Amino acid sequence: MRFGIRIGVALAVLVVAVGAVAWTLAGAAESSGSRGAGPGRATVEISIDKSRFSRSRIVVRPHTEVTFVIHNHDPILHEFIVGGPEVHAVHESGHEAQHPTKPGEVTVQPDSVGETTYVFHEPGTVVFACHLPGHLAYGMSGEVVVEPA
Ligand SMILES: [Cu+2]
Repeated sequence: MRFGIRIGVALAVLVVAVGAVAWTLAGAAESSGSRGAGPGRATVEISIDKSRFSRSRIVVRPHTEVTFVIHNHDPILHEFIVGGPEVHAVHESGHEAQHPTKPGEVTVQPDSVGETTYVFHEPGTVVFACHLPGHLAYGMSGEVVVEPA
């Protein structure tokens, strides 16, 4: 009988342990993308809370068209700009307050959702950021890693 109880306890511990490992793996896949999304089409959801992007690293495969859905939970304006260094240079020093239509550029109103689509072709790292005054310096940036298939 006591042996039976011990088996039961051991099984319960095992179930919890396996559950924790599964949960950890799911979290890892979500946050670091050990297997990147794509190729083809993918959707990436990003939240903004207190001027922080919920994700700082996204992994995709080459030739992936990513629709970024940006949920701005702040009472202030933010933007999501993804692209090469020249794109960020323009925005960090630039005067465009709104980015309604260009691929990879969207302004997200307070407490609103915005989306933009960008195609990643070559392996490498592509930066995303918010370039409203002071936001990049505060930490509103991250990277999309395009991993070779
Ligand atoms: Cu911002």
